[in-house]
Amino acid sequence: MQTLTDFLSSNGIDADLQQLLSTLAECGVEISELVRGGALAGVLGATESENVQGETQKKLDVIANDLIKAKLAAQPLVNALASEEEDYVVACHSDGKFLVSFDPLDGSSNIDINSLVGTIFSVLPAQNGIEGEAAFMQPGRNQLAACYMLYGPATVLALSTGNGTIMFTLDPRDGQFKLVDEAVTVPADTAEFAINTSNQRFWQPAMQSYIADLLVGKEGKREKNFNMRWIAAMVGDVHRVLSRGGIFMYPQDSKNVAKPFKLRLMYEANPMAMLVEQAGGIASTGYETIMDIQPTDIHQRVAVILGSANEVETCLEYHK
Ligand code: AFP
Repeated sequence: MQTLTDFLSSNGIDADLQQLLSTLAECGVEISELVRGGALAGVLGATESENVQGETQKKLDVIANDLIKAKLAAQPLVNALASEEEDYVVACHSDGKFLVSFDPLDGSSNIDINSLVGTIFSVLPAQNGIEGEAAFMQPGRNQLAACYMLYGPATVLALSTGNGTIMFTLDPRDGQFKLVDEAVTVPADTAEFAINTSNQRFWQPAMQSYIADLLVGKEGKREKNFNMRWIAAMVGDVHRVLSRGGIFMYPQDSKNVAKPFKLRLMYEANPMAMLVEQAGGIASTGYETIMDIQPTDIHQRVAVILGSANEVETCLEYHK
């Protein structure tokens, strides 16, 4: 079976990007081992600190962040990095050609219940003469690569460098990612949706009506029954969408007026949008295509509606 390294070198990917992607994959292999150790590895539970977004950091959030930060800082190709767990952009090598944003451990609330978690990466080109946060203020369309590792029953790696979406599985026997699907395709139609319905009373009218129509099923205007899933880790929900289709939504809500959106643009929405679009799906906020958003803040949050093309289009009709 083809390894990630073999795949990268035989598919015309820029040699420096190959090297960077190998470094990202190494991070995934090491975090995967820690996740598997669970309580025995001393990685469960919370710390006493909060991140810049006011969320209590889990031990594994901090461990994964420190591990990735150290590996990226040691990689001369990395110009600067931005992480969910870092208040500010971290400068690395001024002549490095890549900017890397990441969520070191997505789905932190799942750590202590032994459920799905993952790591998400987005790679942008460094910009001549622009430093710090300003360099990262590029739309997702500029991404050179998007990738996640999902630490589930198997550890998987989904990758796009702009030429489709490719899936690998970690072989525990030799610690190598092996190719399992070189052309991931999201079916255009689906009967499965994912949304946290506990927020239902805080949604905008467009989302209220869309979900109401799904719930009425066969008896309503959609004339078909829908099933629902919610993993509480975007990485798990997006993996399901890439594996068998579906629509995943984290819409605007008015629960906390100071925080109308939940998911982060730079290291959650943008990389997932690239992986979904490259597999034939759609990723939107309801009003604009995610990868066309001009960012204004490294920790900016956005609404997300992504997945099977026809179903996302139907949902967008309610937003017009
Ligand atoms: P973390 O990155 O802080 O672990 O948050 C996970 C997440 O942003 C995203 O992965 C999930 O889809 C979402 O939160 C789950 O949110 P709920 O608390 O509403 O279930």
